[in-house]
Amino acid sequence: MSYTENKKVLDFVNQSAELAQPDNIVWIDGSEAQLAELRQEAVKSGELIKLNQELLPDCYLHRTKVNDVARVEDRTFICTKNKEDAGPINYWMDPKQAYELASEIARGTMKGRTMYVIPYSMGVVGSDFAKIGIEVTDSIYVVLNMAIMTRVGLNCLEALGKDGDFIKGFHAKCDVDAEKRYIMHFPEDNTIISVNSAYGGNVLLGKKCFALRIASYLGRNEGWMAEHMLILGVTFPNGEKKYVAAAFPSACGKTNLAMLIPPKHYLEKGYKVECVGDDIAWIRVGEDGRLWAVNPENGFFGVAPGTNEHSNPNALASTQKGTIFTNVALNTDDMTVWWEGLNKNLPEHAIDWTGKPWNPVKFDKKDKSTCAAHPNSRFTAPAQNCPCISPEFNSKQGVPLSAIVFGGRRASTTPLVYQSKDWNHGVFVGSAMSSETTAAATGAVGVLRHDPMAMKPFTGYHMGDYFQHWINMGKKVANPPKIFNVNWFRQDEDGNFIWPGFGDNMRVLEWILKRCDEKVDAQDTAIGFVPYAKDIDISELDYEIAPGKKFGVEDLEHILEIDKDKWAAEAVEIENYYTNTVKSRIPAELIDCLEALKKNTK
Ligand code: OXD
Ligand code: MN
Repeated sequence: MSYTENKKVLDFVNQSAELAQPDNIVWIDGSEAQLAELRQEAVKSGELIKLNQELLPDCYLHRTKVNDVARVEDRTFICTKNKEDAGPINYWMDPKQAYELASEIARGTMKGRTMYVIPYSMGVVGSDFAKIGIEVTDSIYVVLNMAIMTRVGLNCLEALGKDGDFIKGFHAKCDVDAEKRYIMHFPEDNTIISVNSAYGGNVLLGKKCFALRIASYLGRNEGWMAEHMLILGVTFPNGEKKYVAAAFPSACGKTNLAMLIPPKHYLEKGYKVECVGDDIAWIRVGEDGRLWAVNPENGFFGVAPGTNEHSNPNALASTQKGTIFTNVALNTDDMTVWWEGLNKNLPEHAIDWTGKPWNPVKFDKKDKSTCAAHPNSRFTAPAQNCPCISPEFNSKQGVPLSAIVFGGRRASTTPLVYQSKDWNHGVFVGSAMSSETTAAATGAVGVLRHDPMAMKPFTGYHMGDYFQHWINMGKKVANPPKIFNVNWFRQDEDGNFIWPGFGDNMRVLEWILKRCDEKVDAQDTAIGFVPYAKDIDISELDYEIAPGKKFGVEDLEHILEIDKDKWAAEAVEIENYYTNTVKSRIPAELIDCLEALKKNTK
């Protein structure tokens, strides 16, 4: 049975089937009945484990293969006709060679299996902001995750009509062979191919592949932006609302910031924070001369370890129904889930993320090999579960941005917060971002690397052109958001975090929003506008940096200091990055900012 007359859709599905040769083709209609059947089938085959339905209704656990637990940046390719268009940071493959290689790997790979056709929308179906994708896959896990993370259903085919265009996504699990794993993007053909993986970031093709890599390319051509950003709204005691978008690299706290609960005295005054999105923002120029952002996703694919009642109660609450957990531990006493940092009640009887019995006695939190959950274990939770989801979550036009915030994990050098001098300088600050690596991608953890705008792994074209696009966007808006940089991760000499983070980041957000309204002064420094310590509210802050070492105003002063020598070295580092890594197409406006930083730090 065919659900559409759109020939391009039918051709794509037929060609995919001819190649992969599935026994059956099933169109996903988005109905609860069909999804329920698929869940049942997955439980029967062992692909999903049904959790305690009283404590965690409609929740399931999935384990990936041990070789398939994170995004694989070195196997992720941008396949443009000209190598130069993918730029020097992306891995590139010639499109013809890539299609041939993918066909060779995928040929006949769905024999004896079912191919599911998922029509989905990134953004509210039918809105001006939304874009439609069709993903074919042989994985029920992918279908069920896509049904949480995106808006799936036949209404997406209706929105496409007879000849609408869409993003093609082909996914085949194959043998989950790490040596033959490829995540390929063809931005010139609106196509994505993913083979030999079943890990979310590599296979939920609406997310990183479409909503960032392909969309960033489309955005450059069409005059909008696809960014690795959370979006949050702050309501002030007088009822006024302001929106902030913030870019941090993977596993650096976007979900936590997006859902933060302000300290008690802010709540008592009437402040409220609401979450519009935790990972991706599509940003356009509004008719009113401001930038407007939507979250194209429909759920959260969050990092489980470290999520708890204190760090992010809203995220935890979001996972209590209709959630798929991946690579967390199973508590076999009550069929619930557990991960490091959830609570101090180590389960007595548990199965670890690899499927083996876990020994709580041997657990040493510093030794990852003794962990029950993988450090990049995840929850896929419906956004509507989130207690602080914004009423604007489903808004068709999105929300107007007052501020854009960049940030990374930096043990030293970068202060708690500073503001750029203007839009172009803000673009420079974003382009110069670096952060310590995390478990969200394969490779070493804790290594400082450049990650411009948190988009290093997600920009579908040349990084220099991407910087230029940012500069150009600034020229299109009469009232651009103000741009800031934050660093929640400053450490003392013993490696303890100096700033409390989490809900207390509200104190920094307040300063940021006051700056947007020019309600507070700042120090004009070599790197930008830095707060006076007196202007960051640290009242009722009860935080111990280490046992017996209480956070005080001198610690705040310390993490607001600008060390000129360190910044002189940072300027050299940025210059090296521009010259040796991005290499070409760096906008003149950014070179000017770099020269100014060098001069200011002499
Ligand atoms: C993510 C990531 O999953 O950035 O959001 O890796
Ligand atoms: Mn992300």
